[in-house]
Amino acid sequence: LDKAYSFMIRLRIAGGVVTPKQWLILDEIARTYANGTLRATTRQTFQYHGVIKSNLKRTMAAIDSALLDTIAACGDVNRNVMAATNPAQKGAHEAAYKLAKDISDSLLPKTNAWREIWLDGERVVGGEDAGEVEPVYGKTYLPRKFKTIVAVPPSNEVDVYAHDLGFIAILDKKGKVTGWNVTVGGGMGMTHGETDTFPRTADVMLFCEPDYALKVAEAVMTVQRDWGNRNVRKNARLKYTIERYGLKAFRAEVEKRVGRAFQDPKPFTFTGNGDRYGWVEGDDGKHHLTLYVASGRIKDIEGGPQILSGLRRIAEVHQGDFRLTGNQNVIIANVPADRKAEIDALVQEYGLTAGAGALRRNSLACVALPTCGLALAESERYLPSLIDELEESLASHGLSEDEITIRMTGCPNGCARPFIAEIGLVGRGPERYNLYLGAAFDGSRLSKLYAEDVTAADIRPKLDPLFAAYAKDRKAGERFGDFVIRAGYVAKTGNGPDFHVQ
Ligand code: SRM
Ligand code: SF4
Repeated sequence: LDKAYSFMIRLRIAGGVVTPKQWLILDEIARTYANGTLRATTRQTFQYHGVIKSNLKRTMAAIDSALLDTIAACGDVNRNVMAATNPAQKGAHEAAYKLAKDISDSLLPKTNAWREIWLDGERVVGGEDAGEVEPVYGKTYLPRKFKTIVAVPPSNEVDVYAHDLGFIAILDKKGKVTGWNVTVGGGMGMTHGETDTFPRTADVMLFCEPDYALKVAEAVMTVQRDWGNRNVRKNARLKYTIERYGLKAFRAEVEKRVGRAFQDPKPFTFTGNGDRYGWVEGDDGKHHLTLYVASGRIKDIEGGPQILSGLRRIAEVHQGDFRLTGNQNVIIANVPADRKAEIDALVQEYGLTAGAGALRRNSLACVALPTCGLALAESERYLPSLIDELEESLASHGLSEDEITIRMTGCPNGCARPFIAEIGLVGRGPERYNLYLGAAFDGSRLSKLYAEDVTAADIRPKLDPLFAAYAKDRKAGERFGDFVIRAGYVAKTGNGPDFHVQ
């Protein structure tokens, strides 16, 4: 008898756009082969957990029948490309989504191995033995994972500063994309106690016209392919390459490979990195509903919200599309005005909007235990009850409606991007967390360590006096992350290695 191995499967869904037909297939896979849940991730895609080995091929075949796959969702390649959802800015979203899709397609490994292994086992083409090479990746692929993202101001919902490569739309007065600011060298992962590893916010490097975006993406990735540190894996991400060579030299090499110089970045403004909940009307008259999904876990809760079943019912009648956000939420997008009531009725019937206060709406937790083998502490299963406690504390200081970002991860790999949340909690061991404060509300500045190795029971007592002081002493419109710096609780973090300087 073979051991009962069970697997996590991650899909590739560029820009997080899923049709109702695809949704129904993905829902069916969750019920038939996985643990009855669809898990929306912080990179706008889905994961399945608990797929047993004997069901792997059947699951992949079902994913293929939805015209989706898992290629490059993991590994040292360009990962799932994210794009702003921006339902209210139709033109800009279309441009962002198209760029994300084009980058995803052009930087996708060309190997047929996925089909050969999962679909019928037959070798479709000759492979490396027959002299076939990956045109961009070559034989040795990239030094490390590589993450790309497309953002549309004023919302930084996709957290452009946390990724290796980013494109920020520069819009004209009519909301048309005139070109892209290109960002490089963001990333979250680090190791506790090793200061040569650190989170880093991306630098805004240059401005490029729409026709050049793909070429720039490929050039940035190939410079990292050639310059990245292949000897020390923990220093192999692009952020360390930029620290080593400097932004100027990196930009010069990118421009050399594209064959022209670019303008400096153009001005832009972000207002926050959270989602906009509820209904919004797009500039084309279509309506879009953003639903809060706690930690992206789409499942039916006994005696509680029936999120999996509710979204399936919606998929059965919905004529637009679904969009996964980088904050693990779901948007029911492109609803004609006369179909809103039908969607609303299903949302009510299945309890899809239950219980999200301001702090919860601005929260993220990574998967962590029980499925993540790297977790040092709980995250997804613990954050909801911690937020119950913190919301009590916030209410006692009259701060219930204040938007404060809070993110928790089970280890310092940073899968829920905790180092750019105003309150970041990062697992150190069972029921122990490092508490980071002072990041910017729009995700553009890293936080700083405020308290090390805090027990779960001590988190509220640590934060409560800060909430009290914030309620009493903040300036008009001052964000919590800015306040804790002005009030001297933490120093402002510069970037990169400065993260560890106390
Ligand atoms: Fe992540 C590894 C879950 C987004 C940084 N991440 C993992 C693994 C696969 C653990 C492993 O290697 O064994 C986790 C699987 C847990 C499980 O049980 O499902 C995992 N990462 C996730 C997800 C599901 C978190 C979530 O709750 O949504 C996200 C899936 C993304 C996707 O759909 O592709 C996820 N991971 C991120 C992000 C956020 C982002 O990309 O915007 C980061 C920080 C950004 C960055 O890359 O710097 C992130 N994950 C990591 C790292 C540290 C990388 C580094 O540079 O040090 C690892 C570990 C590694 O690569 O060695 C990791
Ligand atoms: Fe696992 Fe750590 Fe990522 Fe959480 S942050 S999912 S614990 S690797």
